[in-house]
Amino acid sequence: MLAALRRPLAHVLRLAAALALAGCAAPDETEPGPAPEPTEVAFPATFSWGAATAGFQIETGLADTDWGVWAATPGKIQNGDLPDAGPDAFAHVAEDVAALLAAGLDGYRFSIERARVYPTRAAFDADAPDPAGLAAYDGLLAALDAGGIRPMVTLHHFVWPRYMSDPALAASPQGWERDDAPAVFGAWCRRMAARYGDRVDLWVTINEPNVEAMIGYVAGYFPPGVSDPDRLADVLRRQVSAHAACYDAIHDDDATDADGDGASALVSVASHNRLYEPADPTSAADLAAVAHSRNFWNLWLLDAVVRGDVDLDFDDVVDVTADPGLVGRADYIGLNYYGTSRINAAALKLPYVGVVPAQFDLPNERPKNDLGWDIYPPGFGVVLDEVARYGLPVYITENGIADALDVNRSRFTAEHLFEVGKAIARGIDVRGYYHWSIIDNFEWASGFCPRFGLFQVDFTDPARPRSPTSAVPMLAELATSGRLTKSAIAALPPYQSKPSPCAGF
Ligand code: IFM
Repeated sequence: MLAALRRPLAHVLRLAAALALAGCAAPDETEPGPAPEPTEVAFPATFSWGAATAGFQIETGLADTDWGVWAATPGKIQNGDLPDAGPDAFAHVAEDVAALLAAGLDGYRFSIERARVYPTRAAFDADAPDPAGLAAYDGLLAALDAGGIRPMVTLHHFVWPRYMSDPALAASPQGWERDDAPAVFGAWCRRMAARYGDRVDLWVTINEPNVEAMIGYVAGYFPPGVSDPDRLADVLRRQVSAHAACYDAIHDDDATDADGDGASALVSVASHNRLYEPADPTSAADLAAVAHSRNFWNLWLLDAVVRGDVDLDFDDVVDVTADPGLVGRADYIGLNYYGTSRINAAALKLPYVGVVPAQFDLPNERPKNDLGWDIYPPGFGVVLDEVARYGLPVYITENGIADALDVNRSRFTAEHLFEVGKAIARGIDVRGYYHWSIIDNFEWASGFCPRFGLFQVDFTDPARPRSPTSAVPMLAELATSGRLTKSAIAALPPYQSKPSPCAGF
């Protein structure tokens, strides 16, 4: 059991952090009324079918990062799992590209790790990238290209080089809190765009800024391991500036169209949005708390980077409108959806955050994944309708299930994709779906317990063999036909609920 989970305050704060990883059902003025349930949905021929990963979760040799230090600290990771015992992706590039193709996919989202390219601050300052680091990503991109797979590149997925964030020095400014963070991040993005812009047109600047901030700075079980809502608020405000610096850097490079393909880069953040539901639907206090949770977690970031509207003190009132330094810094909405959160207004109140949401083993009849999260496909439709207000294309940058026994993944995936198909039929411009993940990987504080892979990895075998789950043929057929029927879903095995084996966030 994680040390953080044993402490009562940390336990309470951990529940607050559930917002970040996990969501609200207040009616919204943009929500259409209920439509009759279709018997079939269709996906456009141009739809991107993909899977997603992140560097630290699948690579080895990233000890000199905040997460490397964190993972090596006793008590921080379930079962003491170490990331280097993971799927070792760079040793299996050909297999993993073959896995993508076997699942019928033509898109792959991955992250480039700054600590692999610039292992030291001196190397970063001198812009002297590590040749082996670059070669690793060059090789991956070449293999994807040979397989006809379009890359989507994330430039920050939770992990910092240790010279930018060090859990051993958690009391001082770390990561996004550092005054040099926006400039350093902007330079990083500019260099990666200059190097890879000819091969990459789809970019994610920051993955789930709210998750990184909440769990790192309030719940405290991600590095730097702090419990301080003021620092959380500071980090959230700084992340949007850093995102804008990165967005501008990529587009500056793209404007040169060095590859001459005439295609514009599409740049955004990946926002982790949830369905927030009241503990008591008849309670006005719970409904108000749900509305705040939705603003705080689902909309705050997107309002800032799409409209330039910033609610500086998180009181649900916009303080800055159409900030020229932020407005228009998203070309699409990157949406990560995993499920629901329950909001009880009587729970502990935290500055900015408000009430404590819950996402584990919620008292309802819904099936659960191996982390105890609700499986609730209709919530996907709600969060898709919610982001329709921005009038931008949408990429589902993540959606998936922890399912070690491979009993629920096929139905989960099909039912969630049916909701995506319904959203497309309602007129929402959803352009792609990236399953989390292509292979089992290091699930942060929960180690290797949660198995999110379309392909299972045997971590006990030094060869780290991959084997397909039952969702692979189902997804391949769907990606090929571009249509999904209710009767095909009905023929899939029913959900099996079981006690959650993994310690959750
Ligand atoms: O594994 C994570 C990923 O890194 C970010 N989004 C949620 C996934 C599942 O928890």
